[in-house]
Amino acid sequence: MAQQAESTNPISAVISGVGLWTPENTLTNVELVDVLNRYADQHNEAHKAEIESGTVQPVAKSDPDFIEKASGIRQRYVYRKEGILEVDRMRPRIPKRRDDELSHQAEMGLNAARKALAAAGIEGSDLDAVIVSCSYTERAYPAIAIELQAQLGCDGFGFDMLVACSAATFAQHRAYDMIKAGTARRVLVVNPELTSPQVNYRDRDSHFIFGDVATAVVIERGDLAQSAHQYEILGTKAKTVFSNAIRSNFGYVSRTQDIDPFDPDALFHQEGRTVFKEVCPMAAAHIAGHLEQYSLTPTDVKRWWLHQANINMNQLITKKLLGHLASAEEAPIVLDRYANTASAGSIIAFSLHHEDLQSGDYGVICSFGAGYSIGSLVIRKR
Ligand code: CO8
Repeated sequence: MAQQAESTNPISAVISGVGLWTPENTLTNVELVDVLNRYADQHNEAHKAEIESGTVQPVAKSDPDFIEKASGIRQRYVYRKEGILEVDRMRPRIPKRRDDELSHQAEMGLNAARKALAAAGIEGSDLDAVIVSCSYTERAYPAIAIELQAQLGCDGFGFDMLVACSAATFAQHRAYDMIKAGTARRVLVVNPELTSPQVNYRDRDSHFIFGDVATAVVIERGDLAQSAHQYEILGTKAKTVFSNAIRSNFGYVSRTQDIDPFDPDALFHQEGRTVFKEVCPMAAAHIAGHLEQYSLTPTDVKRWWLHQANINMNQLITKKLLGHLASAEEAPIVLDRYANTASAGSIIAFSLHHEDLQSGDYGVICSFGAGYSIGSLVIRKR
């Protein structure tokens, strides 16, 4: 288990603090299925004749047992529950805020950021940069990251990035690069994943998949880090391969195309089976290749903090890597409680399951999803 290919750059980059903010509202599978099935009954009754003549498609009903078996998801948290379970609405009611009020995603991000800073034992003013990275931002500009930077009293710079499910890991890669290049000493990466506005709660294939959450990590120069739990980033690896199997088409050009913002095509949609089949082997090969760069094998890894989209996916990937079904201790699963929280899933798993590692233990953080995109970090506890 030699450590070949570790950088000769004397600057080390470490994850020194992580923060998780969980909304207070839960939404169970039964609640979601109940509203979808009531909607299906209403729609199918109202369009009975057209459905019989084949001019209108019936709305298919959902089933809580299917959801848990197919995905491992039992519940999810949502930022605002109001509106989602109203059969005539089925989307959250998130009030518009004035320009002089804190934006929703800045509020979510701030909650996680404060926890990450406390865990790292630093103040906002110690940061050089803030990156907000997630699947969607609620506006184009000013960047949510700059709003957060102001809230935290950081005298540096901030920017937003969107990379769907790999937003968190890809932003951590950028933070690592900045530390290594000497352009920043401490970077905060924040992931306010507000997914519920883009979920089609009328579509049985996807209504159960997502939840809202915010995560944050502090990545700092190794010689400055003071916290109790520090993880040196040995290296990062990113891969993207274009795919249309996961799409969300609503964007700023929609206005010019007279697109209905509630059209299913505008919301999140996917070919779940295709994603499953194509992404699992890609993710396993990616991780094995990344470990090889440090002459590590999967059995050298103490913990896998994997993307949380589907329990069967994670089991398949770890089985390909380890040759056996990973235990909950080896590869913690959080999606039973949190569902798929886009890029935050692997960071939730890291946040809840990292303190017991011993000095020298290796771990892998890895995301995989829309794009397709895969992002990994090989880390070692200091
Ligand atoms: N209830 C009952 N039956 C259902 C339901 C339901 N809710 N849903 C589907 N079925 C039916 C299907 O219609 C199908 O019926 P039939 O055989 O008659 O055609 C049958 O059940 C089997 O369906 P599937 O083959 O689709 O079922 P799977 O076993 O494949 O499970 C999953 C579906 C859970 C979606 C699975 O395919 C999966 O998890 N795939 C991986 C998907 C994935 O990881 N996607 C990543 C997306 S996340 C991402 O990239 C981030 C995007 C940014 C965030 C977006 C926020 C909104």
